[in-house]
Amino acid sequence: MTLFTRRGLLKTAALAGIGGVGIPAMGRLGGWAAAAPEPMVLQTAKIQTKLMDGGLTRDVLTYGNAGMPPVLRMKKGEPFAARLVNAIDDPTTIHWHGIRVPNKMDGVPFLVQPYVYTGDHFDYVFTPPDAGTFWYHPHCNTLEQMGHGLTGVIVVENPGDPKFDAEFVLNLRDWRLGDDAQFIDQFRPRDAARTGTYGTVRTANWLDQPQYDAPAGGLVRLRVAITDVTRIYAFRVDGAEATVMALDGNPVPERFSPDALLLGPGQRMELAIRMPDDEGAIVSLRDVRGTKPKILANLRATGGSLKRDVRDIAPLEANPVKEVDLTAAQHISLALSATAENVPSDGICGSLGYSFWAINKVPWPGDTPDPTAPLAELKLGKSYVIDMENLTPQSHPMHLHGMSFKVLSSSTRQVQPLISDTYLIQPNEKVQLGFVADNPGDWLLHCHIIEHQKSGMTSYVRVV
Ligand SMILES: [Cu+2]
Repeated sequence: MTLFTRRGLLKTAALAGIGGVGIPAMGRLGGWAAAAPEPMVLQTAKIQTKLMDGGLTRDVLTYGNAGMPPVLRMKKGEPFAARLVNAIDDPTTIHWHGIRVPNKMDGVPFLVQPYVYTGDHFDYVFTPPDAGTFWYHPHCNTLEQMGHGLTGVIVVENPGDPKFDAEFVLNLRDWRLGDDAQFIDQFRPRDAARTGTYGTVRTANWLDQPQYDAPAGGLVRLRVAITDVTRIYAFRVDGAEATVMALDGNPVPERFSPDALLLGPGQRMELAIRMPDDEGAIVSLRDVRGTKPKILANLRATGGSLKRDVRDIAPLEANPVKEVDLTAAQHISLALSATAENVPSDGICGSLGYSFWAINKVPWPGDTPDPTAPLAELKLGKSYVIDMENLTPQSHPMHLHGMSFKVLSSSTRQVQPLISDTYLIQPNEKVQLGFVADNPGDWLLHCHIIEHQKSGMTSYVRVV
């Protein structure tokens, strides 16, 4: 696996003639200017690469100049800076999924920032307040750009994290390729109106079933991000004891076994895995959903057993997310439905030309120059509860930008009080999501099945 190092990315920038990548000062904190970190350069590129047997795939998109987008490592509470340099023939932006960034850094064209045109650049600077597993992707022509490769994983480290013997990061996604290994149509309208159009080639870290070595009897932290545009996974681990430590960038209140755990596009999980004692033993992460279950990745035990105990892993530190005040919270009703109204106008940000879905009866493809009115205007610092109801026969991973919510209750299942940014709502489910509107700006709320998003299941809230 070729991973881009930071050094490699900076070298790429130098080769492209982007010298002197200084960025504006970060502003003043308590009277002194915070040191502006040197920006990492994330340059979009169109490459050829091997994704399946049968040849190289053309027109793959990435950041860097080879292989999958780099895993970005940030530190909780420390400034991060990245310069997006657009070297592809399509406007783009970067959204930092799940990271509570200032509104201007959120990467949604028109709503919060201009397009970054070919040959142009944009400087993103923010301080991640939360530790965990997150990811990044464009918010422009998303089906095409994400479908062709522009999805990368972010790890925000916390110095207080428990110690593991090994850590692995898995970027899970599909590709829509034909037998000749070349891209086929990114979507079919009849599928977009149902579950979304599935890929034909399934990968972890752009590989078919990669295998990584981990110390026998050791403790592994496995960070998994679903960056696919469509696929919902049901996870199972075979061959070892495994527990879910964190979901969607936040520690779970109580750890549990990932036994057929359902997660959708945009969601992440962190597993603690205790490797078997025997050298050569294999641990498999599987997707057991649907008619074509698959081993996604394997871990192979190596060396003599470290004889660790999974109970040795201290709890992860909670992120500083404000507690919703349920006695004072105002309620916001959201109904997710199918629609056949309003064929969206063609935009350069990737309109699919169809309108299949709506939130509160308004279909809006998002990322267009004609924003609809916000779903609600929220008062800065106040508590809110979203009462969301799914009136469709499909599941929808609903993602809120800029703020984290707490899962309060569901009409169909017992839920842990998880802190999250993406909730996979099931057919006929009603769920209550509570949060404090503590981040000013316009924040998208949309389905992360990109065909649903782009054919109407998008809206936003305004915090003032
Ligand atoms: Cu959806």
